[in-house]
Amino acid sequence: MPIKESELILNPDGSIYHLNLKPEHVASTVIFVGDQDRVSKVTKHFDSIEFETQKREFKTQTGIYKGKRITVISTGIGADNIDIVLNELDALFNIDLFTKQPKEKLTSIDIIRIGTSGSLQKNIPVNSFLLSTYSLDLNGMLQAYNTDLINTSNLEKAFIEQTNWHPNKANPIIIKSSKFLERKFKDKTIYKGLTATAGGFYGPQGRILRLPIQDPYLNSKMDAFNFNGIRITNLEMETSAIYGLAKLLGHRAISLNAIIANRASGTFSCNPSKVIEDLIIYTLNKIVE
Ligand code: R1P
Repeated sequence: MPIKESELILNPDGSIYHLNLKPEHVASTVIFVGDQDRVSKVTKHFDSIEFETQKREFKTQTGIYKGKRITVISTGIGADNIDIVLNELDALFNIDLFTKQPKEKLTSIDIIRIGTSGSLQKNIPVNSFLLSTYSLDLNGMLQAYNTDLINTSNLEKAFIEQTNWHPNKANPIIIKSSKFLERKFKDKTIYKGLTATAGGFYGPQGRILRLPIQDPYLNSKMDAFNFNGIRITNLEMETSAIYGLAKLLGHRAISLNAIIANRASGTFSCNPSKVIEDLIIYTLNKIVE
């Protein structure tokens, strides 16, 4: 049975609904950035750009960096956007858009996020890089899928117990990064740890402006979390959704974070553009290494 028009939506030119892309526009190595203005900060290093498009916050450029074809896509903010980007990107590779049937031979792609993030640990300073070895989903998007095969129940149980996680909130899921990409992108200069992915920027990450929050001690409990040496290092808004959906769909994913804030010390980078630029160069070099 073909997938119905209402479920796999195409634009009049045959491109996929939100991303505005056709299969020939995307490489099998894909960099995700949050901010649409970060796309050209990556591709300015390319030797050539063959294609670009933008719809809403989803800006895409594909080109060649040192002989390697790479696509860069901005995802905007949050797990809900990752649901759109990952499902549509996977469809470009693994569903025949003419017959609307899943392909028999599936293609696995590599996804590398270059994001910004706030550190929870005093010893992970602003302006450092962090590779997410695990990601903790606190936002609930993944609950729509069957996550039994990808979660790490012992870690999740420890998180719920150690933080006294409120049962009214989304059930936490912890997902491991791609081991292959972890090996490829690590280095002695990059911190490693468990990245928590929140469903918002203020209350869901423990920021209090005018509204009281359900658990004002959550960040310090996350900071103190320890399960066999695995610590929660940082907070942002996309990594768990990328790790979860990539794993379920059969793709490899890694998230690299430019640490621009330290929540434990209350400090913010005085030059966030520089650490992001440095992480972009680090990532591109690791891709072609
Ligand atoms: C919040 O300001 C945004 O910045 C971080 C968060 O995950 C969220 O998307 O990442 P990006 O800079 O990659 O968007």
